[in-house]
Amino acid sequence: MKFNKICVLGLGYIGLPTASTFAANGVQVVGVDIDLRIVETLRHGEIHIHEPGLRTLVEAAVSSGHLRVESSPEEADAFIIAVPTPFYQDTTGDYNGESYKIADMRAVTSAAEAIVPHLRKGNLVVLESTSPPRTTVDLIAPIFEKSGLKAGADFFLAYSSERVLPGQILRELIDNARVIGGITPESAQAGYDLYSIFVRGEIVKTDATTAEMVKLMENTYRDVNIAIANEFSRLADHFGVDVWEAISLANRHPRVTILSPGPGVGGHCISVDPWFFVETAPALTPLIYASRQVNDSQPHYVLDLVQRAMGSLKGKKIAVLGLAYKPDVDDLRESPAVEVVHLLQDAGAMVKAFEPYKPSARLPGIQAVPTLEDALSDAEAVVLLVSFIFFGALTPEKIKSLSPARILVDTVNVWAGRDWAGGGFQYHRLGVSEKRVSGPR
Ligand code: SAJ
Repeated sequence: MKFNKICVLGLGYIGLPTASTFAANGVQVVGVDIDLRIVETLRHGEIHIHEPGLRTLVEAAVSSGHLRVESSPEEADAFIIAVPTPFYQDTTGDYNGESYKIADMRAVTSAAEAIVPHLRKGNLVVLESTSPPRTTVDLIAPIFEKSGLKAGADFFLAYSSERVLPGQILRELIDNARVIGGITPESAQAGYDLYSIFVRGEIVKTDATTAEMVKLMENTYRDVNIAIANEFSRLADHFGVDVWEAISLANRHPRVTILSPGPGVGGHCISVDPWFFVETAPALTPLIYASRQVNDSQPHYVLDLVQRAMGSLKGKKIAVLGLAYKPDVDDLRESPAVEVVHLLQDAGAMVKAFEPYKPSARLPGIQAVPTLEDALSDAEAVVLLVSFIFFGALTPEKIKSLSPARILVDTVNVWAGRDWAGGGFQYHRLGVSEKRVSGPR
């Protein structure tokens, strides 16, 4: 199938890179967003998201005339839906007294509705938004069929989610293997033809529901594995073991790869996607549910660790290092670090937080300071929450020169192996018990 013109609905973290990459490959692209500020920003050659290389790509796509930005869709050979699928903030589901989060699919359904008047025989529509299983078949196919055209017979319909890592989106979009699920084999083939325009990784065809499930399985697998690492950190603490040492020893087994514990799981993917399984099949997902609970409660475990290090937190001054959901990104969405700050404050502490990738971050109820010096200057304790390289470089001498704090709480194992005690510090690590008396360190 040949694609001269495509329409991409949703110009966020995925839609904008996708639209610009198609444009860079010579396709006429209409990028659509309902947020008029985004439309205006892009038309002025600016971008609204931070991703290495994206600005140059978008600029080139717009100035070559291959990418046009509009607020509503128009006729095209193919339509790609890349809009957000968040949770409902105020509504949860209930299964045997346990509450679970519910996906808000309104952006997907309204994007589908917006396409209906422009849908023509022979078109392809691809849903890219992460969605509960069966969304393509049960939720959006019936919307498109309001056009009078039959999905799979008159137009092609497929599901294909991205798998890119924030910070490396442009490279991974092209190089990663991609799964295309069609509601018919012909729909999968049409999707294959579309992404072949720029994907260099393998493109694998399957059915739509399998493709939806694959995306959720990938991120759920990671969530469950981080949950077990977090649970190991609690067990190690309980038994008087250093979890970081224990994990590195266990990982010498040829078939074991345990991930790293930390202050919790954040971002808009891994902490979200497992709920799409729980919501659609609560009776079948006790492990996935429990893993979400473990990871969501990890910030409370960090609070507990800080309280053990400092006693009552009432009126204590604490410097928190790192607010992003993971190292080397400026993304604070669903960040466990932000939650830790709130918990410390609820326990009476006075917190100054420093986020090196977003020093001017404004977060309700949080005092984010612009420099490391500001955070440290009057602190009694330093709590390290994100393993930025910048923080890893801090030495006992450096901290002493900037701060009266002598209590350090390291939740990411970045400062291990330094002579903190010799420098007069009390050094506490997540997953390392005070009870540990012997060993190499
Ligand atoms: N984390 C740990 N321990 C670890 C690894 C991660 O606590 O050993 C934490 C991180 O600090 C962070 C969270 O987990 O808070 C998630 O980080 P991540 O790097 O695992 O994942 P994301 O959310 O940045 O990106 C993921 C990727 N999925 C997988 O690795 C399976 C990416 O490929 C997906 O495209 C993306 O989710 C998505 O959009 O779904």
